[in-house]
This record gives sequence, structure tokens and C-alpha cells, in this order.
Amino acid sequence: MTHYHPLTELEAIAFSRTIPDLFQPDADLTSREIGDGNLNLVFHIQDRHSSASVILKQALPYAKVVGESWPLTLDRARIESEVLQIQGKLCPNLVPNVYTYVQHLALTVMEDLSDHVIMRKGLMEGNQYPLFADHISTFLAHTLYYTSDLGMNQQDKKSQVKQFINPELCKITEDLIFDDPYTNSPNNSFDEAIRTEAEALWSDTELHLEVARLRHGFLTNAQALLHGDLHTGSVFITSESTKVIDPEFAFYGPMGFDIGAVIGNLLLNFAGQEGLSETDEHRNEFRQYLLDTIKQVWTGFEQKFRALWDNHTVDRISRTPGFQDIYLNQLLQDTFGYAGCKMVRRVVGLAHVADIDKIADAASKERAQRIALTIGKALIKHHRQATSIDEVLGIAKAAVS
Ligand code: SR1
Ligand code: MG
Repeated sequence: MTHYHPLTELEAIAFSRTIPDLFQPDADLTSREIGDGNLNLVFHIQDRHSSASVILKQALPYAKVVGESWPLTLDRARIESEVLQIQGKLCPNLVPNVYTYVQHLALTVMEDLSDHVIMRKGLMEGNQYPLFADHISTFLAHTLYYTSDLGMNQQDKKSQVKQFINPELCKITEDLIFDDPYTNSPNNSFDEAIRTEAEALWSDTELHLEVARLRHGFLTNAQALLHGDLHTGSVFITSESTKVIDPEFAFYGPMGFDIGAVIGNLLLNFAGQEGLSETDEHRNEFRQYLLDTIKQVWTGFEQKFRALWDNHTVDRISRTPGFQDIYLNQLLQDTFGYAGCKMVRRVVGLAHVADIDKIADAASKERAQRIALTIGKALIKHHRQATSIDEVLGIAKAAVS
């Protein structure tokens, strides 16, 4: 196995036997390819007779969701494994352990988290995760603060910007999130039932102006090392534990893009409750849980980020009274805007979310799509006026009242 090729399950098993200190020589190994994302192969390797197991994640040289006609760099596997190791140092227990990275196979060998579930699936099943807001706000505050000019040596940061230039994956985001939904692009995909709403996005110049600002921020604001794709499908969760996975879209960008991804995806589930909840009572209760979580994510992030700034900043002049408040308010506004962009793209763009797409009843699905678009557009249009996270909650409630 000296040159790159996609592994077969037998090869994945054979490779796993070579990982030091993992399996006994006589282990009876099975492999299941469990990759359900848009881009990669994921092998779950398990010993039938012990609890030993491992995950092998291999990048494919194209986007699996589209096919071989969309080539994609294998370097994203290096980026993912290196970022996981940085995040693991900054937030022990909030990302999977990386055991090794095999460059020529674009293969990351990591901790098996199959006692966790993908958060999107858990939310769709109606589960609540009371520790999530605390965990994810710690992840956001620590990874964003300590990789920014506030929390690390500014020359070292510039080297890290270079290490994580990720042009091909950024281009996917620039197109799929910040361009295609706002024009008649062949990449778009939406139900005929909402064609009028989708086409209205193409001519809404007030919306385009705000999206252009947000896109420009994404392109130019190398503020911190982002996860880059922090939706609820990138979170493995149990009632006690949260693990952030899949940072292959990582690069230096605006912090609000990661915070907005979390909030936008909770709001997509909020919209999806139109079909996911069976009773009005459950729908109202679950939506309130989601809104409470959104508020706790932001307030937890803000409190932890301010504490890191107060106690650890490496930058003398950033301690000037008033600057921290200006910075945090800009972050809040970016968070609103990026959350909105994340919502709109998941309704009319190339890649959707199961929270809405899996709704069987056509009328409920259409209502969920309209709610998501209403919230997304309002967040984008309002983002530069935002002063409090409560305004997100108000926008969401107005969309379902
Ligand atoms: C072609 S990749 C489509 C989407 O999947 C990933 O999870 C990212 O969100 C990307 O935009
Ligand atoms: Mg992913």
C-alpha cells in the first residue's frame, strides 16, 4: 500500500492490524464502511471478541456527494488530522484522539466514538443534550481565542495561517454558501413547492448586499483557525460527552462563521420540528429547548472568551478599555449573518439537511423549508444591527407564530 488508492474493507482490516498496541495478533476483525457524509470513506474496524475498535477515515480524490466529476484535494486529510491535534490540545475531551495520519493514503486513524450518535440524528429523534451548550461554547471559546492574534504569538499565527491555507475546500463554501443560493446556479437543488421562494432569493438585492459583506469577511478576515463546517452532523454526542469531528474545511477565517454554523443548524432543526414533532405540545417544548440552547451557546461562549481575553491575552494594546466590547459585538453580528447563510443554503443549495429533507409529509416539509428561509433571510438582513442574542430568539419565534 505505497501509493494512494481508496481502501477496500479487506485492506482496511489488514492496515488496522499494523497499528501498534491496538489489536491482539489473533484479533477477529470486521470492517463496516459507515461514511454517510458528502466527501470521505469511513471504516469502522472492530474486534469480534474484545472491545477494541478504531476508525479509519480516508479522503477520496473527489466529492462523493457529486462524483468523480468534482475532483477534490487529498490535502484536506492532512489539514483535518493536524487541526484535530491542535484542537485536542486546546480542548482535551472535546475532539477524537488521532492515533496516526498516513499521508500517502490520505488516511487518519482515530478513536472510535460509536458509543456516541451524530447530533443531527439525536435531535431528529427528539433527544435533548443538556451539556452540549457548555461543551460547544468551551470548544468555540478555546479554539477561536487561542488560535487568534489575541491568544497566540502573532508571528506563529502567520505561520499557522500558511499551514492551513485550504483553497479548494474554501471554494466549496464560497460557492455553495455565499453565491449559488442567490442566483440561478446549476448547483442549486430545491423542491418545486418552494420555487417562488427560491427564485425570490435571486433578485433580492438588499439580501445580496448583506451576503456580499459576509462573503467578503469569509474571504479576507483571517481571525482564527476555524473548524469550517461546524454543523450538527460534525458533532458526536451522548448525554455526558460532546466530540467535534471532521474539520477538513478548517482554515483561518472569521470566528462568527463557526459560531453561526452551530446556531444556524440548531435553527434548521427548529424549522424541522414542523414535521419531526408529532404533537403541538412536543413541538413547542422542543423548540423552546433549542432556543434555550442557542442562548446558552452564545452566552457561554461570550463569558469564556472574555475570561480568556482578561486573563491570557498576549496583545498589550487589545487590553484598551472598550476594545473587547467592540470586538464581541462584531462577533455577535457576524454570528447572526453566518447563521442565516448556513440556513438558506441548506434549503435551496446543493447539500441539504436531514432535519428537513427527511420529513415525509409534503405539507409539513414545505412549511419547514419556508420557516428556515424566513429565519435565515431575517438573520442575514438584520445582522449588522444585532446587539443581543435575544434577537435571534425573537426572529425564530416570529417565524412560527
Ligand atoms: C460538496 S460538499 C457539500 C457540503 O458538505 C460539507 O459538509 C460542507 O458543508 C459542504 O458545503
Ligand atoms: Mg463533514
